[in-house]
Amino acid sequence: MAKRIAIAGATGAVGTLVRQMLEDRNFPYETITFLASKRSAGSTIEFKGETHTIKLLEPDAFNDIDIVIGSTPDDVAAMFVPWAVERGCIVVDESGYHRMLDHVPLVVPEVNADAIADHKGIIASPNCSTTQMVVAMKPIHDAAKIKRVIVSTYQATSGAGVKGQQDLTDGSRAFLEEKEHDYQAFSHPIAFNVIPQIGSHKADGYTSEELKMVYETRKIFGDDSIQVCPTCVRVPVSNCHSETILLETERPVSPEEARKLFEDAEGITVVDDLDGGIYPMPNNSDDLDDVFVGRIRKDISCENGLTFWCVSDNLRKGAATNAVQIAELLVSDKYSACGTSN
Ligand code: 2RA
Repeated sequence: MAKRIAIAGATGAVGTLVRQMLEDRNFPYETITFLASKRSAGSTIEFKGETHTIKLLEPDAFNDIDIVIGSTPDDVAAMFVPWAVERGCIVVDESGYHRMLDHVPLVVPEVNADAIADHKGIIASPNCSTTQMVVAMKPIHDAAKIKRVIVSTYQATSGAGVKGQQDLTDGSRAFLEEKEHDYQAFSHPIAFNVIPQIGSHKADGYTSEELKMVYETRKIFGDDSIQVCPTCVRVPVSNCHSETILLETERPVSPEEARKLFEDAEGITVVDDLDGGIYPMPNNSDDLDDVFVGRIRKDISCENGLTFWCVSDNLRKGAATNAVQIAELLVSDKYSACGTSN
């Protein structure tokens, strides 16, 4: 397949990381195009030592493109993805807009790479809190079939964008100086606080962020019998989401077996020495692509239960890395002929 690549939303936080990754990972391309809204169109960026002018995100911008990586909000994705698909592009969409549509594969390469073969022009990348969890679930599910998951998240402010991170730093400074801060991204102070709500109330006391973890997980594993009980919490951390994950499996999985399964799995690094005070944390997982697991232990309240701690960079594996990995699959020999447009 020809590799004329575009990044839609090239100047946002995740779009910037996508750009950096395409460069660092030496992504094969013939041409590369950077697309953004009116605010950034016309300005320039550097890529591989060359200066590129950012083009306007408009229908005809997709005329000579094969693969688009979309790092835009949902409403922008809803608008531009049909323009691209109508012109024969394959879109890797990081927004939430297309994830649960039946004809759109929702892909985490370590878990369900083969799902991309069925694409109809759009491949979705999951929400960050789901992505790191399913990577960690995969080897355990393959070995012992997961029946139930209880997950609590400790989500970084970067999940709410640059304004979220700014709220953390400015709000912390204001708190220490005993001043007021007008929070932009959160409805409560995030400095010196935790907020047990991410997203809006959807149903039965669960938020949109929590229900994403339920339904995206089932879709990725292709298994609607997996029960997921999530609680999503915003914490005063700049970047990297942490999660406590408790898995109930069809047969017991000992911590020793789990450690071996994690160590052998693609995309997972085990960081686990409680006596040495060694475990994954946001400050040792930042700017890295893997999913890090530690505190691996038996769930002492449940015969077939296993629990562990999981940290990952939500802007990388939770967004940019996953999208670039999907694009790499699309240009690989195995998948390059897959899928039909429309
Ligand atoms: C958050 N998961 O952390 C969201 C971002 N997609 O707010």
